[in-house]
Amino acid sequence: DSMLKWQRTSFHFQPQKNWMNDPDAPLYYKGWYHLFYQYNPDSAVWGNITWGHAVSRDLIHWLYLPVAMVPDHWYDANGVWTGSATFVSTDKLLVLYTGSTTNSVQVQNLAFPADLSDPLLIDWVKSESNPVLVPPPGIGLKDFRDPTTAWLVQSDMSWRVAIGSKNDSDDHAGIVLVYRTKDFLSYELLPGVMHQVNGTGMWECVDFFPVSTTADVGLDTSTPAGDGVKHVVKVSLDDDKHDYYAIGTYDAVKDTWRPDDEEMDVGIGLRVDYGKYYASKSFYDEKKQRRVLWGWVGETDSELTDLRKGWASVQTIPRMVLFDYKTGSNLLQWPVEEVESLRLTSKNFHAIKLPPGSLVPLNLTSATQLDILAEFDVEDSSLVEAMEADVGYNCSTSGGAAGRGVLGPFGLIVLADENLSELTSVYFYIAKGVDGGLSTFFCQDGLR
Ligand code: DQQ
Repeated sequence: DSMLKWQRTSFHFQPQKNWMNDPDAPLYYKGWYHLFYQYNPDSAVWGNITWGHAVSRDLIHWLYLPVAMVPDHWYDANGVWTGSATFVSTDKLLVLYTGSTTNSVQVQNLAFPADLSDPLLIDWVKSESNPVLVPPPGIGLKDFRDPTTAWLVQSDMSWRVAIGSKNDSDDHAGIVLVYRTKDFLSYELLPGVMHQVNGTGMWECVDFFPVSTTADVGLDTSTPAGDGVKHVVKVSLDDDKHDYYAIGTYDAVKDTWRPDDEEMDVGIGLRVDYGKYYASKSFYDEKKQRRVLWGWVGETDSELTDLRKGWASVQTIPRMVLFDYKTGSNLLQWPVEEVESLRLTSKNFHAIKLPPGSLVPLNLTSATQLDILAEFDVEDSSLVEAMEADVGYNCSTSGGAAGRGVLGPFGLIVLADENLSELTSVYFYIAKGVDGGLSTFFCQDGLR
């Protein structure tokens, strides 16, 4: 047991003990990054959900703060669930979060920092008007959760908030509802849905944000649609526990959003991450003009082992998110540059040749904590071959790291035991995509 307690992360955020899940209301305020998170203060399994709270100067070194909100009203008695922060003006901040009521109905609640002069935002006050939103007609009482950061629409000077749901009378469709509000107390449900994909079930933790298609900068969530700006819809599929997104065009006047690629899985076909990754949420970091993305890594063992070791789950290293204007079709993610401050020593390996089927051991003294930067050069002739041989790869369904193609898998084997009977492959695979061009897939295979 004491061994297990030692096996905590050093790079990734995790609470001092007990259970954590979704990141909530990430924000930057008066020199501090804030992370709230779904937290069970009493146990290493999910339940009794509160908002844990931590702050950092650099997104890497964290200070634990007291729990920010606990279930203490009828409207959140079964849990202070996921929510997001909105700066209504530069120094006016609010959060909207889902409360699970005494009867387990999902409602949306409003909360404010008690003292805006406190950069640590330690005390939070729930609005007297809570709940501010209840499930609308036709929506299941338990299918209405995880409000987004609100964005301001210039044409009517009103805010919009998106909330995920599902519509079972319409082929088990996942949907995004959008509300309009001026004061965050009264809301008007906009007609129709912002997006719907039949057969995908409940959409949790919707994220909606603009990306620049012309520059490597992040955009504030209220940046209006227009030239050089596209909007991303990200959803977390409750049914398969993965995060998906699509890039599209938002029209704030008509209140519509259209995915660029309506064909691909009817417009929500891009995976945010191929590892164990869920409930991601981004925020605009005004300090460095970038969009930063968090995600929950369900790093769990059996319930019994989690209880014995006293903790479960970590957060990803925060990532900078950009539109990939080379391909025009996807987002790029990179660990925030601050992570480099964690590198104490380094070892470099150069010009390693990787012939087909080869395994090259990297001679490291200790490998319990590694931050790996790897660059691969691919021979042109192999690209031509791959183009002729391999069509359509899929990280989840193409046989993982065991199947062999012309240009894949290649990459790293980590968390391996000496006989390589247990290992995790983190690998690339280059193959012809459905569009006829070459695509690079970045996958992981934890089967062994
Ligand atoms: N986790 C929260 C919900 C959300 C789910 C509850 C996603 O608000 O839908 O802990 O992991």
